[in-house]
Amino acid sequence: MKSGFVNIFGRPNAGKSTLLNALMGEKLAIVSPKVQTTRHRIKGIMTEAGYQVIFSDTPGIIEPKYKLHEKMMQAVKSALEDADLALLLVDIKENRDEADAIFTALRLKVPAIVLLNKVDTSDKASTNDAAAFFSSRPYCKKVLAISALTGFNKQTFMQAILEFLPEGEPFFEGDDISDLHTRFFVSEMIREKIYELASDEIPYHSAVLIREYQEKQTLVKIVADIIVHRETQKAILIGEKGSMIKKSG
Ligand SMILES: Nc1nc2c(ncn2[C@@H]2O[C@H](COP(=O)(O)OP(=O)(O)OP(=O)(O)O)[C@@H](O)[C@H]2O)c(=O)[nH]1
Ligand SMILES: [Mg+2]
Repeated sequence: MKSGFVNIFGRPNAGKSTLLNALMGEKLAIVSPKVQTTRHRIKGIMTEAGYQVIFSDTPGIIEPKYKLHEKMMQAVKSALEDADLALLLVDIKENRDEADAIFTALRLKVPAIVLLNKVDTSDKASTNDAAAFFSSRPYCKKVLAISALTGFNKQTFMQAILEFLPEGEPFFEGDDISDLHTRFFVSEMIREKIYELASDEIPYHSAVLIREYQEKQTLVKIVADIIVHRETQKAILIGEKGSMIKKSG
């Protein structure tokens, strides 16, 4: 039996959450085209005959500018501490030197696989170029090219991962696929809608708190507060059907 923690790191928007969801076959992490979507460490527990892999999605690595950023980077730090293997995700189109500088600054104590993501947006020559670049980096044990969005060979992927994991008993019993509560996922789904429906400044200045969560016979009653920064409060209005309408001024 192999078991271990495989933690996903990368810059904002690289596709970390998309990858976690693709691996788990479930939507555990919210996804958006805007940067800094993920704020917490989100674990996905994959238990199969012969192995248990606990994947962690983490917030995109940034220079912290305010308290929320600091908390987000704490989540990255915690994932650095218990990783058995790091997955360093890069968008094939992003600046390689900048990505490399960030990966070097992580001072990883564990092996890393560099994942070139979004290869559906690139051609073979640039994928090969990027693979050659990262292969030569000291932290990199292997490079794989994937498209978290349009699909990749999960069996090959899992084989590559298991090579780096220790023998051991499972960390989690039962058939849970995450360690987080339903309330967390509900609040995240609402936050995802804010990312979809509101313009740039609002998502970054909002938080969702679930006040009530009741599973009734025919429906689930959810009461949530959307907390918005005072500056942006005036800019939004929650419409009758729960949709967000942007008001000018
Ligand atoms: N074309 C393409 N788009 C992708 C791929 N993977 C992710 N995306 C898109 O990239 C955007 C960002 O994806 P996320 O999964 O939210 O990225 P993230 O790294 O979790 O971002 P943060 O949480 O902000 O750090 C979304 O619009 C995804 O649909 C891919 O393989 N190909
Ligand atoms: Mg994310």
